[in-house]
Amino acid sequence: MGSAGNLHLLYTCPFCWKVRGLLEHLDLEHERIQVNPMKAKKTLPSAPEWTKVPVWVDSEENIFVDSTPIMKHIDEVHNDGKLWASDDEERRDKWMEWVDLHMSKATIPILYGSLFSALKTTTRVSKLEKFGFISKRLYAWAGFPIMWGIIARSRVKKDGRKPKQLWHDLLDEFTDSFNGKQFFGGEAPDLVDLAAFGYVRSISPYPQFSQLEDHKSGMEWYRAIEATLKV
Ligand SMILES: N[C@@H](CCC(=O)N[C@@H](CS)C(=O)NCC(=O)O)C(=O)O
Repeated sequence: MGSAGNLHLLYTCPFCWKVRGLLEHLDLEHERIQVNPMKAKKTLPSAPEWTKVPVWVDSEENIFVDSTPIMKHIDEVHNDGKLWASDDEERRDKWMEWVDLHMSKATIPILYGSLFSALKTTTRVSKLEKFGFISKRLYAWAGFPIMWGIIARSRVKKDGRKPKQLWHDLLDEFTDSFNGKQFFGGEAPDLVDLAAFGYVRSISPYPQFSQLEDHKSGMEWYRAIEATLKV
């Protein structure tokens, strides 16, 4: 079997981790194209209409954007839509929306919510992303006060909870929705599980991940999905 397509991504982007997890779960051969964060707006195949990552380009050069629609498309074309199929579509749609709304907003507070964690994160991001020589250094040192001072602080303040508490509450709420099963999807993960897994996994390259590892049922679920991936 040939390559299913190309995934244009930023290594540290949580939305990209969602699609990566699905590709690995389905064991689909694909290319990963890591874009330069400073040049993404110009170099993405979807530009100038869509300048965000991830962007998926299939083997026939068709372009797909936006992580959840990309996941649904890949599942439909390569997996007969089995991960999105559900006998309770209302529950599925409600929770997919919940995951995209709440988990997406919780990654910045935990990674950049204190000055020290912001410094650790930007240093790590500058190593993981494909920056140019100058922008790598600039981002590592100028990025953290911006991420912490402007973006993360207002989000943490608005929510009122410590970032770790926020994640523990989200994982409680999400795993409670399983109705005693191992996954949201029941006996096996579905697309909602894989979307949530992507957000959680996007924190895994950072030391702050240990704050999530304290969450027992959340980690049991996370490790069980991880075990399904063909990396
Ligand atoms: N709804 C989009 C959000 C994607 C997104 O915001 N990606 C960020 C990187 S984590 C980005 O490319 N931002 C650049 C921009 O907003 O111009 C998705 O789920 O794919």
